[in-house]
Amino acid sequence: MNKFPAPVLISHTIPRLTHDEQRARVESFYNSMNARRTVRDFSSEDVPLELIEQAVATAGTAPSGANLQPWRFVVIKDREIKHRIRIAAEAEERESYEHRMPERWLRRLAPLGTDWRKPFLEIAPYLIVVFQLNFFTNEDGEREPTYYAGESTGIAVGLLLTALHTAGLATLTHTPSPMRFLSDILNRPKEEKPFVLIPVGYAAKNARVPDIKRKAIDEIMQIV
Ligand code: IYR
Repeated sequence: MNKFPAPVLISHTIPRLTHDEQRARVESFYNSMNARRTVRDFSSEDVPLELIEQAVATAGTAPSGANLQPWRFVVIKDREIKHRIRIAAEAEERESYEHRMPERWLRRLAPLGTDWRKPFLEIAPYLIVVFQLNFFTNEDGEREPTYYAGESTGIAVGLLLTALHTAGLATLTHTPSPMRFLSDILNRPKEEKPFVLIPVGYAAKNARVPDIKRKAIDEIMQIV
């Protein structure tokens, strides 16, 4: 008796498309993703929770080391928790901007117009804090390591940002540093490492973003 469920056929879940369909779909997906921008200026307008849930479910489809799905998404709507996160994040960020970040880093950030102030942590209707699980409790109640947790969680976050953008929502991949305060405020165990903090909402009416350029395809791809 085989211990594992038999592998299932994939042929019907990935339909074979004509080249024209392939071209049209990949181009339209590119156009959609090329319009995604990191936003720092949010509207306080509420967002239906079901959109967030569907996007997190999409993130959960990411490939992961040994399929251990080493991620956790804490979705925050509570005003008091958002307030505590803002206060703690701004304290760390102030220290970073004023003392910890070297001059050349600050020079790189200058065109983005960022500073230690993080009002979006209270204005955005949702914050999603993503945790990377470096260990988990197995079927026998033992502590077991995960594999490639950082890579896996990074891919999941990519899918999360893609899904939220597809739902017409704006996001910011925010990494206040260090992020330990997120574990404390959200009561997460120490095997869960804060990975990124993502404010989600609609862009404010007159939100502006820096005029950045994306690298050309021949700068990022090599065919050998
Ligand atoms: N974490 C800080 C600084 C910062 C760092 C990088 I790298 C950025 O691309 C943007 C900001 C902040 O959030 O302001």
